[in-house]
Amino acid sequence: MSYSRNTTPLRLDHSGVLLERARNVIPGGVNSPVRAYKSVGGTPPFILRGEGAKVFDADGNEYVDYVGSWGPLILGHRHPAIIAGVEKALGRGTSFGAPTEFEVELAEEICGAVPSIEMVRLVNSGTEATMSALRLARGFTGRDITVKFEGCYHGHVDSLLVKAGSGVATFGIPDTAGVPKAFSDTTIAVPYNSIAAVQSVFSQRGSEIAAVIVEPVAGNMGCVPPVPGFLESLRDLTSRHGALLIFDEVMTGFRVAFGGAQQLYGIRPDLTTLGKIIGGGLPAGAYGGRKDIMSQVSPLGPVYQAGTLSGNPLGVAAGLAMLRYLRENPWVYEQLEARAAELVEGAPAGVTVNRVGSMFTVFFTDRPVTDYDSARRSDTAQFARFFHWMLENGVYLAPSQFEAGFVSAAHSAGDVICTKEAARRFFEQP
Ligand code: KE4
Repeated sequence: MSYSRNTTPLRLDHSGVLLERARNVIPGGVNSPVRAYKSVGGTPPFILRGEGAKVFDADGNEYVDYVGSWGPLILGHRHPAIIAGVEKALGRGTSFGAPTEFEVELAEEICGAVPSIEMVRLVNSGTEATMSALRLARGFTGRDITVKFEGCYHGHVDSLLVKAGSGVATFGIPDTAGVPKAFSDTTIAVPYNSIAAVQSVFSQRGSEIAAVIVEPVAGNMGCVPPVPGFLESLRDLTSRHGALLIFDEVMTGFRVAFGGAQQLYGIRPDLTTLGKIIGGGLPAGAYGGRKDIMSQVSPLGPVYQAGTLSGNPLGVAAGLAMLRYLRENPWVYEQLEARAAELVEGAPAGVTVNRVGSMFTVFFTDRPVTDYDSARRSDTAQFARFFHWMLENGVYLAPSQFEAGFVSAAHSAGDVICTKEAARRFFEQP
């Protein structure tokens, strides 16, 4: 494959035609906003297929893929074990709306991998997982207030689509149309990695707080690791005030370690939300944790939650194949660590690279990025130029400065070399 294609503009004619058609019947032509390339401009390639570390678009362009469907494809596209698992499940049917043995096996895999999860409920997306975990936390504690962190995204849950209020312990302000003030008045948003801010909230409202929800490694402001002591302080404060600690590991679960960020940092949350990797590329989510808390979930307890396609046989088959493969092949995490380290090694002056395992972000700022404010100092216009240069050179990155990239077990040393060569030529331009 040649990576010197940036001498001629990328041909996206057919994607352009498809985008016009799509815009007639789908808002913005996409089924999730970030796919519309609003923050980087240009036409999003319409993807036709994926194979290993590559994706191929409707115009026949080939790319090394560092989006990986936003995290699920830790083994790359169409991994044989996952394809085989789904094909076998297809032979039995697509959905039953009834308990199946395979859901039990997936639940056992999750409980076996994540020590803090003693019981788990399967749902269909990360958003469903976080929405349900919050309702459960309120039902278990009898309290209404949630604490979240600016720059963290937990799916499009009404009460979590808020930005910080005027003061540290004041309620959030809706970050989108359509969220009633009554909902945002149950959420306090504070800066990520600010132990002092969380201490202040608890000193003022500790007895009202049902839960703190956090991305233990943030991925939705770009990759931002926890500073030493941050997660420990959340664990200590929530325990002391009778609030629950929820780790939103939709992105980090089975990504940064087989047991997720909680294994990496040695913190035991009360509840964990999962998604992405546990579905092996098919729709899936889950929430789980302490048995005394999960026992409050319907039909066992008074906290209602349901789903027509929860535990769907195809998603369960893909997730089972994924988790079993990861459990039986621990070398995957060693390879991911080495390959991702190689990818970002030697980044030029003027950018800041944050990486945890195989998730990473190149921030176009020369200052450290430890929270949303520092992430927003990045030069997003320069990022957009970098993004399009890389796309024209066959490298498919997340179309936003405030997203994480992902290396998969399918990325070869050659893919990394070509990617770095394309990036080198960008930074060496006059
Ligand atoms: P879903 O509802 O999209 O399955 O999961 C929501 C969610 C919850 N928690 C975390 C930590 C997440 O990262 C996500 C979703 N991640 C985004 C990527 N930034 C998905 C991409 C998209 O929205 O299209």
